[in-house]
Amino acid sequence: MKYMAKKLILFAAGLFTAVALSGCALQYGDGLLALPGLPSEYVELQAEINKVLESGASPAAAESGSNRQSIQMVDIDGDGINEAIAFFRENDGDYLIKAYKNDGDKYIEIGSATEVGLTLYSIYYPESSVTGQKCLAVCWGIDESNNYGMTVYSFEQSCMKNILSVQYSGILVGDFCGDNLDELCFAMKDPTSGQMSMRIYAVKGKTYDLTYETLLCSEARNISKITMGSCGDGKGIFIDSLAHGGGYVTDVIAIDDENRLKNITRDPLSGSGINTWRSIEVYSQDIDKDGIIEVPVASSMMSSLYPDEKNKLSWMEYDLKGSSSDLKTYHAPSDGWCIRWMDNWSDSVVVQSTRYSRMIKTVFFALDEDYSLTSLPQPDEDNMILTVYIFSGDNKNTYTSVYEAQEIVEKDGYIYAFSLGDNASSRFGLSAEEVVNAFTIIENEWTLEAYGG
Ligand SMILES: [Ca+2]
Ligand SMILES: [Ca+2]
Repeated sequence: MKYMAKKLILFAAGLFTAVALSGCALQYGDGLLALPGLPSEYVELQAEINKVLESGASPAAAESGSNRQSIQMVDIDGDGINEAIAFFRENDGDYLIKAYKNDGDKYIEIGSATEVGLTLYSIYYPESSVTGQKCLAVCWGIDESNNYGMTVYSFEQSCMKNILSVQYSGILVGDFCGDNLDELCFAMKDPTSGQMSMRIYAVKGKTYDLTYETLLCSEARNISKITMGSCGDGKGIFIDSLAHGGGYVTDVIAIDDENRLKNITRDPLSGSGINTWRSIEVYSQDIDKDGIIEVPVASSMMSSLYPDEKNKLSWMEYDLKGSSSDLKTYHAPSDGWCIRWMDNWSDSVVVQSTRYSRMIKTVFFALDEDYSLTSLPQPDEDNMILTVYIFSGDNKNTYTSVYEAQEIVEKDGYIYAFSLGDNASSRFGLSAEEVVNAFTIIENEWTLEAYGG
């Protein structure tokens, strides 16, 4: 009984959060800790929910995505008034979903569903009609190896109807086709061959139909990230995957003039997407903030000689007509920084990074035109152009002055600094101002599932 009381309090708090986040004009000021009395209609909703809890069910919250509360207030039918969708886990481990509609001063149940899943993974409300109706799409963890299931429900005449069930490895929900409705874009793995593909389900009348399908590149092994964004004149889906044999590859998918789904980066003959390969974990993104998503691709010819050259990336723009790149970076995402690669550096400048307990030192130095592979050039006073330092620990300010380094930024306990080498006046050289302009701190970014837009 004590347990039940505790659950009810927890759930009241959950309901409070849901109400507070739903955009209703409820202002509670400092009352958070006091848990203020809810408006009468929410008391009614709470009464409905208490009935479910008294049967022994517990509130359930999604593990990931942007809709995680156990009660979610969403305008499912487009009439301007939020419905309440509540998620529970029953005693036997099944999940129970209940939907309620506001009817004057009370809430009435408009549908329910029971589902089996290992975990409640994430929840979406795809726009499914131009008049503002939404579906409910619930993603389930179904095993320990990145396989998920999505169940999509529509709401009709006081019932929740299961209109689609799909197993997938990666998902993006968003308006890809440009019709103001949300498509369900699944990356799937063939259980026998391991070949991955993308299938896109679009709204057709009152349901979702498989509308587009295309293979992903043969190297794609596991989905890391799916992003939607501008790609040429239209939209593209960028699927970053862990590659067979290590590293990462990207499939870029767009709809062509003949309304076919085209995988731009996959070689149609060999099935390979190796042209997008890089060894380090970096995902497609709008790196230069021009509104178009770029794909990071390994670009150094020197990485077999200088291992840190693996961090040298070309940021490729792809569209249905071809590809181009006008930006290269030295990219160190695990150390939180990157720097634009100067246009004339090409492969004449190389990088060597050394790690100490309180310092990471990354040296950019020029190769002689006649260097020999038998005695591979190392950084020295004559060839060094630039050194980037990351200092940490209590003495980081002292280190900065001892190394005569110029601080760029201090962040999260690290000082990022640099010094120009003696070769900075050569044709590969750059000024302190150019270094600061070319340097960027990388914000942490990673999401497996994204609500596109
Ligand atoms: Ca409504
Ligand atoms: Ca861009």
